[in-house]
Amino acid sequence: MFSNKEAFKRHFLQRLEMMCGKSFAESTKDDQFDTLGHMIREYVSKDWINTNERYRAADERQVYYLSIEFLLGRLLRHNLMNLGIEELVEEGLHDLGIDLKQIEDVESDAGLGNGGLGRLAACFLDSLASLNFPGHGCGIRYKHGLFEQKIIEGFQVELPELWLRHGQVWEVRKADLAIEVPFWGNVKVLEENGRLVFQHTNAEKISAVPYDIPVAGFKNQTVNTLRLWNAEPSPFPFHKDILKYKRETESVSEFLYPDDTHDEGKILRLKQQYFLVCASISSIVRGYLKKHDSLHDFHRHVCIHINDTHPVLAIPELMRILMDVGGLGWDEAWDITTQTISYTNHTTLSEALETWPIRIFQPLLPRIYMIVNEINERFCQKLWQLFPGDWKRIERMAIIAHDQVKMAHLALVGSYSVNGVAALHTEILKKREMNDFYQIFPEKFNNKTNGITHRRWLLKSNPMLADLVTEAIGPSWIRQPEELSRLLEYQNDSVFLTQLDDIKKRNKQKLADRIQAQTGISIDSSTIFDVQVKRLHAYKRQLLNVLHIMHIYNRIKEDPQYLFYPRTFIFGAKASPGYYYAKKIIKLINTVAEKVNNDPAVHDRLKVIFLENYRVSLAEEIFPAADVSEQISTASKEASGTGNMKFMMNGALTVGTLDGANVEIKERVGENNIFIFGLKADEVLNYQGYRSVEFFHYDKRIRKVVEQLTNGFFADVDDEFEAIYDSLLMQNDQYFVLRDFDSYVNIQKKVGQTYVNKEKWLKMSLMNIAQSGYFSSDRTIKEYVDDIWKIDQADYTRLYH
Ligand code: 26V
Repeated sequence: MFSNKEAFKRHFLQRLEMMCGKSFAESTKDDQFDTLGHMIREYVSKDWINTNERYRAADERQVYYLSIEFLLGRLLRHNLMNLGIEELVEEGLHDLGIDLKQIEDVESDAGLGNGGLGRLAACFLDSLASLNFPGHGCGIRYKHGLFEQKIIEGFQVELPELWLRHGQVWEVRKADLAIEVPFWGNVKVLEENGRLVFQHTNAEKISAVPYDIPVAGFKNQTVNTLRLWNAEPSPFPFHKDILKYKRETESVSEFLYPDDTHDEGKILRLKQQYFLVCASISSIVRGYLKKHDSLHDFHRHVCIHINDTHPVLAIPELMRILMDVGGLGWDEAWDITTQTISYTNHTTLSEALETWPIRIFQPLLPRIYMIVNEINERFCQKLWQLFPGDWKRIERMAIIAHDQVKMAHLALVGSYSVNGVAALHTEILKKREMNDFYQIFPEKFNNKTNGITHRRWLLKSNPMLADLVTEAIGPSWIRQPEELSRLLEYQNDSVFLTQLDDIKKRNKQKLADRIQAQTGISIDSSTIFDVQVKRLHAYKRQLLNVLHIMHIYNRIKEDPQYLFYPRTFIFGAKASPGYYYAKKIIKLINTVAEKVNNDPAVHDRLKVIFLENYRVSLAEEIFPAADVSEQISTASKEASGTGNMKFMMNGALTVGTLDGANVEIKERVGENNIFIFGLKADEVLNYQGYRSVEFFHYDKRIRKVVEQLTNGFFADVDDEFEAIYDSLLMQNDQYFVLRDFDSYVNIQKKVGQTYVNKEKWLKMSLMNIAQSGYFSSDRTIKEYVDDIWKIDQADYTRLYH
């Protein structure tokens, strides 16, 4: 049906009538999207089946990437592109009078993630399949992804997200492969033939039903699987109140949790974690036992990677299956488990590290708790042998201590590989946060600097730039992204630089049109587009950006002749619903925007835009249109960042601290092609005697903007921004906003001065694009494969060289 344009058109019209029971003339955009989606899903089936058969026949080592989040975004154009049928379909639809772009807009984002961690998982799936590796995702099919954000009178309002409203065209439900997941109940210990046998009785069982989504590699006929589990009532429920049981069961996969400060009461969150782990591991083991008659060699054929600690119960769950189902003894089960599981850490912020109170953990997961307890006992004994008498250390390192289960400690003890997500982050883990563990398991620690799929973030989302690159250096960069460095040959080519400039202008105009349509605010595409898009967190310091805008506003007001290159500051950010402070920052951005955008005194020189409901599909429009990328976290706090890489790949210049992957971006582009400012990580970590009030008193620019938070300057409720004011002065500015203010103002001045020299700016921009190949997730995935998973590369080398 996709062999040529005419065949496609014929099939499309036939399918549309059959599926929708309408003539083409009567059909809506939704009907057309559904029809096309189903056709593509069916088209991919053959390669999907073949890929699975190939993996089964070769008995290749498989990787399973367990993640509580997969932030996929939309899949229509991505699939068309990877299947190599984009042009044919676009032209075929065009002949029928349909614009593919409009059909694309029908699709809801699959927003099953909060931010970087979930998007990384999605980029990894694309790279695994595109490099022809046998790697699959396991996640949860949340009924509601991350909330939809509306801004009403400057405040964030959350609405439930409804990505499944129109059904999902990409998924295949496989009810016959459902797994029963047990919760609550008791564990009976019996003795059978001289062995202890554990029986989980009176459990409440929830049925996990897999929905499989095909993950097509880039034009290589490999189709891997993303398996998302849906919670449903067990087919044979034994329950007094059946309706209550149904409701409680379905609630397990109803909502994605926002990355909020940890709330002890979130029993449902722990339920989700075990639900994911139990269903995934049972299905992996079931598949394995089809080809093998025992579990002794399991670790030679299976790698299970846990994306942060959310799926860390994979460790005790695998132990349980190996022992209670497979009949293995503890020592052998432990050897196999610790050679199967690998773990990535994504944050050093202590408030984000997961712990669970025993009083919640033990009753919900009685058998798993017993195993975790045993792992802890044995680990503490080992520590006692290594550090006799060092109680303090043992207390610090124990997996269970002070009535809490520490998930990161379980991950560190039960996996063979622990990696950070950027060089600096891994060093901080080794030297500080996880130093106790590094001392006893140095061989486990390694770095894997994050990456992004250049196929979505350049080839798909910025087609004009992608075409220019291909015209210049040929298409090899699509499979070998490091080839982008050949663009450096064009550094002194004024025709090329002009083309680059022209593309940026056109992308900026497209974004300006969208902003106009959405907000009614008209912005000038010849101004500098200065963008900060990411989750709202205090450590990411959106506040520093706003205080700078307030300062610029004050400067222009004081001195209308003040030399300032016109700028449009663009924000996009969701705050966790329960994160009071973050929501206040959103209100502040909108309040400043309202004032600035309506003041004729700064007209045409300063605009502030808050784009509501930041998500993958919106991000794809923003990155190509950005001139400046704001990566201004307090040094040492941002594990890596991946937005920074997306901006760079689209030719934006970074204003950033030496934090996360910014450090490596700087190493690659050179210090003259990036705007670095602020305290460095070791300065932050070793800072002695910071007193934010001193900066408030001695710097009148700071005093002015901070006072404006509460002195009625914004003509809002007087105490609206009190919490922000207090965080800066009363709570001694935990994230060094005032400390870095001067340095930030100076670097921003330099940005404006540099932009005036268009040719210089374009050369810097080109350098960023040219050096971005390293930050492709293809490179990251090859490193995971070579150093951690050690999966067979034979196939992909044959295809790619
Ligand atoms: C969660 C929380 C919850 C409580 C409030 C503070 C806080 C701060 C951060 C988080 C997120 C933790 C996990 C996470 O999403 N990490 C992100 O992972 C990305 C992919 O590796 C990485 O690029 C980001 O730097 C990192 O923040």
